[in-house]
Amino acid sequence: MMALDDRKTNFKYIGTRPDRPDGLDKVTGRARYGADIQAPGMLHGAIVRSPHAHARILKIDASKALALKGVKAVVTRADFPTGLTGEDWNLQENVMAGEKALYDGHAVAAVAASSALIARDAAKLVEVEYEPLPHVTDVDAAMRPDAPVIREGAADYSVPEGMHPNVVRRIEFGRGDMDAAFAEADEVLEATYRTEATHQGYIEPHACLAQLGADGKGELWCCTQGHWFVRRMCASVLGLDASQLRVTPSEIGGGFGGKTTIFIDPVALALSRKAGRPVKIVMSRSEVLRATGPTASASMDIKLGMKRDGTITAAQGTFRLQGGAFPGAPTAETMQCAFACYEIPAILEIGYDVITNRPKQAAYRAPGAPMGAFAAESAIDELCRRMGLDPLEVRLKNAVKEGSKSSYGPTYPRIGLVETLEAAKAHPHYSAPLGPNQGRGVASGYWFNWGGETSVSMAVSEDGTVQVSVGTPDIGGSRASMSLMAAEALGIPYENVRCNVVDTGALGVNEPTHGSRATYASGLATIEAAREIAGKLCQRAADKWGIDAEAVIWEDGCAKPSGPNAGDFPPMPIAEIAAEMGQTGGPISGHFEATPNGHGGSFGTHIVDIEVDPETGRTTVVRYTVVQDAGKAIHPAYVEGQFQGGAAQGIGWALNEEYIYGTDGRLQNPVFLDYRVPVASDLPMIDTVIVEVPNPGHPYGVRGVGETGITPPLPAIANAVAGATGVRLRQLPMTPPRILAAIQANG
Ligand code: SMO
Repeated sequence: MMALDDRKTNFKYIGTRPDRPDGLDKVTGRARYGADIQAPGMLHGAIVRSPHAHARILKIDASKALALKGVKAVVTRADFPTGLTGEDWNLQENVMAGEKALYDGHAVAAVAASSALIARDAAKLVEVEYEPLPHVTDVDAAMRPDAPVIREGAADYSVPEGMHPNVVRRIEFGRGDMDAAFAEADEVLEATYRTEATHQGYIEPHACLAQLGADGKGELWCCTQGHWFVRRMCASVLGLDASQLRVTPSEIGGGFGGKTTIFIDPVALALSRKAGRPVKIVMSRSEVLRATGPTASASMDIKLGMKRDGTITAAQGTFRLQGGAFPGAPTAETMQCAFACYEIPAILEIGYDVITNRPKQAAYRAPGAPMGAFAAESAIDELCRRMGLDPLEVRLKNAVKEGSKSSYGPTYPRIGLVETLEAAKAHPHYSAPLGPNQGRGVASGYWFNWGGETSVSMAVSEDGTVQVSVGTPDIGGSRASMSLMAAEALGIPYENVRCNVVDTGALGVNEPTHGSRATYASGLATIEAAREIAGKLCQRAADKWGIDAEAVIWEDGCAKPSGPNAGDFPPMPIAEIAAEMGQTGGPISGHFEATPNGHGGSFGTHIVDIEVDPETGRTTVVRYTVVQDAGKAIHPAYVEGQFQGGAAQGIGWALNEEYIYGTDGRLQNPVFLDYRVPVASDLPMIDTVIVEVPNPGHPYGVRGVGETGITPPLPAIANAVAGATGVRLRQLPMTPPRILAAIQANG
């Protein structure tokens, strides 16, 4: 990685706002999403789902379904290989139930037929005999001694002795003398916070088209955030050789983390193998809500000590996360992010992953972080209000900076939390007067930048344009961002760069578009590949001029003689070199394959004004400002879009969205009418401030920005509601009935 001194700071294309290359295709309907993919002779799949939260599967009789005209195949778990262990077994169990159905909506069989309608009718004709078992869907209830045991041997980790077998992992970290540090505090707060499961709410339901031969050779087209992940997971669930499976991503209509895992892809592959035809599956919205991956829900105990001058002396937290019927809740991330913004001398955090009869949680934008921030940032605010301290000043006083030891261990490189707090303080919103029944809340948040396996290839075309092939699907404009970085690195116009997302057969392994890594990791790979190309272009010019390549520099899209040869020859543009490639040594390409470290990460601070109607408890988001460190904004419009999108999703999570399970263990609101995400009319114009504190781990100083924005809204809104009403809500979502009950309980 580059030293800070080598870093470019004078940009020509970076920081501009050109149109995105995929924009026109998307608005004109030309872009092909998962459900648009077709194949000759394809069948349509439908999935039979458990109506029980927990039930033994005694018998599956598909004879009536198979008798229906047009039905070509039925698969059950018997069509999947046995003997898997660990994570592979858990994945297979989730994709298709084995001995037991583990949650409402769990797949137990699937049908392929000549039309989607016939497939759905046939699915209803599959007769499944269940023996219902006691269930549990609440995290705290699932830990109690009397809770039903959901699964034996599900844990991937060491399970604490003496705890209920539903607890599949325990994590602990900390430092310092807790007793002494709490004794130093002038005030100590102890409180319990709860967040409900929410869904990413992506517009496009999961869809795929699969073709698998009896020889194990297959192709899969799907909407996904990471096709190499999909390939690996499908291969392990079906016992295939991953190199025999080619996965091509479609355009993707939203992911937010929910498309980093698989649900229907191996089922479509298994149906295809059995039917000998391509099979397409498109999920419905209610299937998405019942049986894909919402967030974990959390129950968290916080103890926080503060001095009269605002110094945080000690923080203790117990975090219980419910991740559905499988291990893997983002408990560690919740713990790491809860107090990531502060330098606290004494800290103790304990976390538990708990399984319940709910669908397996999946990643959702900064997975785990919003819950931890809700608890920690609410507690800080509550102490500040109690002690008459300014919550923003207290944050500034305790804020982490370069060289600070994080709550979870590592020391921070150069980061921009203080700069976001200063910018928030200087923003007119922070000092604007409040109206009646209005309160203002502030909160900060953090998310990492992941590195991970990255591969990019780049090629010069004969017309002098440049093709960039990346393996990170474009969810939020990353093709445009990558094109800007290539244009900058090569000094050629943005319009002369084409960035494409290519399939698993066309490039080395790439981690998905997750962990705020696409623009960061594929971006730095793009810059490195461009540098390789610039070197080769210089070599071609040097050969032509008959001078040493060392005496040629690449500048403004041209090779130029320099040093002793400066001015000897006119600059040679890329188009001229490209036109002669065939005669001068063949195609010119560049590659970058590496596993960059996750460096930096992005901090943000949000300010929100909430108005609460004291008669009804109804809330209105009056004004909202996002301040976040982007390191260097490649395409400021997309950075602003990420900031606004994160805030909008956080507003939904804070005020309205929740998974509601009935006493029967079934999801009560699996449609967007009842699971209501915020719509435009629920939101104010969300103001954004881009702070740029360069990331020392990236040649252009870039930080991934996608996820941090959903972390501060939950506590910022709770803090604003406390300001407006004088009551503190410690449970999400803060629906009107909950707010009203809290106001009334307060007298
Ligand atoms: S929630 Mo993200 O796709 O790491």
